[in-house]
Amino acid sequence: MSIKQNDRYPYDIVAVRDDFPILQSEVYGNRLVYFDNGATTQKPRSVVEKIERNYYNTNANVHRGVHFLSQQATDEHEAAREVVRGFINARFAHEVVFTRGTTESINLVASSFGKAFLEPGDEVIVSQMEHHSNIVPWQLLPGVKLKVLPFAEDGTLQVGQLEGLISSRTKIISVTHISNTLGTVNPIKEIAQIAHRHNIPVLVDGAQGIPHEKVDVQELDVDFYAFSGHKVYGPTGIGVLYGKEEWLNKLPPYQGGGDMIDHVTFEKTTFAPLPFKFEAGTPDYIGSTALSEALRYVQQIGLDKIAAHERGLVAYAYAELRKIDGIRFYGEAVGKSSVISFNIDGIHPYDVGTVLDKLGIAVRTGHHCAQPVMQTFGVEGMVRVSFALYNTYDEVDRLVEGLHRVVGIFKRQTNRKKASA
Ligand code: C6P
Repeated sequence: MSIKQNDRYPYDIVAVRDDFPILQSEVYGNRLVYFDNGATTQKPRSVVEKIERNYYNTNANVHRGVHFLSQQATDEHEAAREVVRGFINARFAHEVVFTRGTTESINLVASSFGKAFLEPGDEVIVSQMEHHSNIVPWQLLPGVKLKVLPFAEDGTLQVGQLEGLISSRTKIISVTHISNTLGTVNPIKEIAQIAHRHNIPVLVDGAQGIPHEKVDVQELDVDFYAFSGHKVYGPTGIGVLYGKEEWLNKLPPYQGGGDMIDHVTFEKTTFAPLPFKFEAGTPDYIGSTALSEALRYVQQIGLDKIAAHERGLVAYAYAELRKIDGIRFYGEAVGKSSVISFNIDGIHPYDVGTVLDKLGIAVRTGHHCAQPVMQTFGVEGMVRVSFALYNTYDEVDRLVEGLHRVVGIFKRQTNRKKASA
């Protein structure tokens, strides 16, 4: 593709885009513009090739065999854990538990923490901007009450109100790092400081944090951090729960089965040490190794450069999108990350998404699995554009052109209806 003004990019964007073959594809005769990265990111060649290499060369079950391939697969799986540890700067590799994704990571904590520490009448604090994955698992615990930390009109979390929500029944605070709808980047370190003053642990939903911000779990001093591989250029079906050693040791296992045991009799079972206590069954070692390849890819470019690039796109897109008749934005907090949600007066978000799709532009429409955010703004859904490291300014121009066409089409329709009324 031709990219105007290559000097606007903090890295070689042409070379980066070459690493993602899908970006060369056409949709309805137009070059694909992929702006649904909040839902899932595209995968670089190195990740896909890693999956292929592993299936062809080192496929065997891990932690079970004395044979060569099993040893090799085990070494690769554990090396992947070490890559994740380094990526989030955890103290120990055994603080990294592989899961299926953010959803499973949060369910693991809700279930195990719930069993050990929550009684009917106890309280969990979440924020008003949570994804359903950080609401529903807590609601599944009988009698446990959710208290909600609100956000201001511009999408800024009202952290000043946190202290006032904490009571003697508050057992855990569970908040998102970055909102998938508003793009707000929450002050996790400050939240952890407040929580810890009251001896309350903090879980962070990092699904949208990990692809866009440098995460240092020791610096943030969080107790749990959950994320998905597929949102950070890795495969689907693999994710991570980071937990501080002291907390993981206190929690009972989430699921029972192979690999998570030390000794089993019909009378009693003892459990394996961390992290295996939480990894029942055959782990997704193809996924873990491919995820580590994805994290290496991100590290090679540098999260600081990725974040700077994405913020540049956000600023440019806002400036251009504001020129569109009747556009209304949701979430404009200072320092927001790479998500822009909006509606256009009188046009249903699905209609916007459908016309854009015909132009080859993929955006997300609907409630984004954050219905309480929709309820707050009194809308059924929104259009969401979410950026990744490979998006370009030219693609933003395509989006803006596309939206002008959307407005043109639907205005003409409205005028025709008025004329015939
Ligand atoms: N949000 C989106 O389009 P899973 O499905 O487990 O990989 O991630 C769940 C999840 C949890 N928290 C946040 C903040 C998220 O954004 C997501 C996934 C996608 O916004 C799909 S709904």
